[in-house]
Amino acid sequence: MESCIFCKIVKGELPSSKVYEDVDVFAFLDIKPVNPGHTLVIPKKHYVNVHDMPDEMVGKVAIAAKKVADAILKIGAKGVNIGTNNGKDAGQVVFHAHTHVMPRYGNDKFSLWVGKEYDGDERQEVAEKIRQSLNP
Ligand code: DGP
Repeated sequence: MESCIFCKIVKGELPSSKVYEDVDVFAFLDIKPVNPGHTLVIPKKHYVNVHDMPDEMVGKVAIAAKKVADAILKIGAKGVNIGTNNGKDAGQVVFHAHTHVMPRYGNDKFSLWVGKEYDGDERQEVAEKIRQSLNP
């Protein structure tokens, strides 16, 4: 897509710190890292987010993300978070699908989400809704 910054990075029209590339996937360092080495793994082709991607491409990006995560562990990270933000309300800012691979250390002060409690039968109800949505 013409105006997409990640498409421009893939094409070399914008600079990036590339760490991995194959036929379908490109990976480069995030400019605002949670910790040094925080990498974005993206499909070369433009998709908005995971919901827009064919399953095969989701698999290719996931496999590349694991490769990058393995490499990050080898150079000293103690753990790795792998995640995607899908949609504005989920914190997606760049609308070219990307998976974050984030090196973690015990004392890095990066906090994840805080879990809520379910009210009453809500847990069963929402599980049933998701099951029905998966198998209408
Ligand atoms: P998200 O909230 O999941 O859409 O994360 C977008 C990430 O992209 C954010 O962590 C910062 C990163 N980012 C934004 N613009 C650029 C850029 O031009 N170059 C690089 N390397 N990263 C970028």
